[in-house]
Amino acid sequence: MNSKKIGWALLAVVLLLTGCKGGEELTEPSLYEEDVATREGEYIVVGFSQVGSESDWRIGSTESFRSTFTAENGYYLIYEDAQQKQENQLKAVRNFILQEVDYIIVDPIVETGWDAVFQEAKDAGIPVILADRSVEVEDEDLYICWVGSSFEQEGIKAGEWLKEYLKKQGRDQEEIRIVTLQGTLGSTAQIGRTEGFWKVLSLQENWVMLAQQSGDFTQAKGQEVMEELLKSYEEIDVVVCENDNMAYGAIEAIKKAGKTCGPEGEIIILSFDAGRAALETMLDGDINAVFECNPQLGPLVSEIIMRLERGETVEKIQYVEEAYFDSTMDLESVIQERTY
Ligand code: GZL
Ligand code: ZN
Repeated sequence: MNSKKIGWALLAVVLLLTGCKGGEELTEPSLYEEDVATREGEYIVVGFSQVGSESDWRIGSTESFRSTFTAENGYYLIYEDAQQKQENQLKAVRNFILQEVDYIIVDPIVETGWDAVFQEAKDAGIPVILADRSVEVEDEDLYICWVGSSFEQEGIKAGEWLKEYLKKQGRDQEEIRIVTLQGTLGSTAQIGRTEGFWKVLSLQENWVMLAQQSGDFTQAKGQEVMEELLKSYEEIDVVVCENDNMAYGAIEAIKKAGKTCGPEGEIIILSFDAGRAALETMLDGDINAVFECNPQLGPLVSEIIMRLERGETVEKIQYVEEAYFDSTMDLESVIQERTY
């Protein structure tokens, strides 16, 4: 056998041993791959009710679930996009119950209105896992656990950052006029970010919240609301945008009104999510700081399912780690690593 052939034979042996098919990077079989393989080819059927596709963050979230709950990982995923309507989510959950899925995952668009349908899932013996946003229900046993962000912490981080920033600028005595573009009213992200920011604002006598209005986490609505606010208030010093996409809309509106924003501009822009596009917008000089919201929840939820499959108990609340970025940091390297 000539040396070329020996080379191919060796490569084939290596690939066989590592269980990788041609073209995939060499990875260790992870926890859930091993566990799931023991179910003799049977799949774990998972129904996932997703909010919609309203923002870059949401696209990243969907990608995280789709790339985790795959056949090769031992799952059969039924994915439902609710187009930002709760009634579609309630229908989807009832549909999953009818199909007798093994697990129901819900990213609930708003916190209320889930008691009845989660009771139906419980009566059908199907565990419900919450990801990203959470719910207000009478009986917390209606869901196994929630994994996501501490939205209140995100809001507090934003307030603390603004306080430091204004101090460095010698503006800690000046009246600071703030508006907030809120996310979908009643969603956990909106409630937490608004409450967290207010915890800091309420301690600053010189800060004034002129207005808070929902832009529903979308760019179009964010621009529309910001245009109105610019007409209503002659001078705005800070815009708190409860997600990146509303920030892009706000920046459009500010520029159309002939004003400037960002570190060199007259209006400070704060945003939440910290997707790649927001970091690039910050590099362009239009955003002052972004507060990360980690959409990579798929693997965490899969690990929870593996634990439940092994009869283990899981923590009721599991927070993901998050950071923040501002224009004084080296954003190039951060942008490279962004997965959304
Ligand atoms: C937050 C998530 C929010 C994002 C928005 O975890 O629920 O919903 O911040 C998305 O971009 O629309
Ligand atoms: Zn978050």
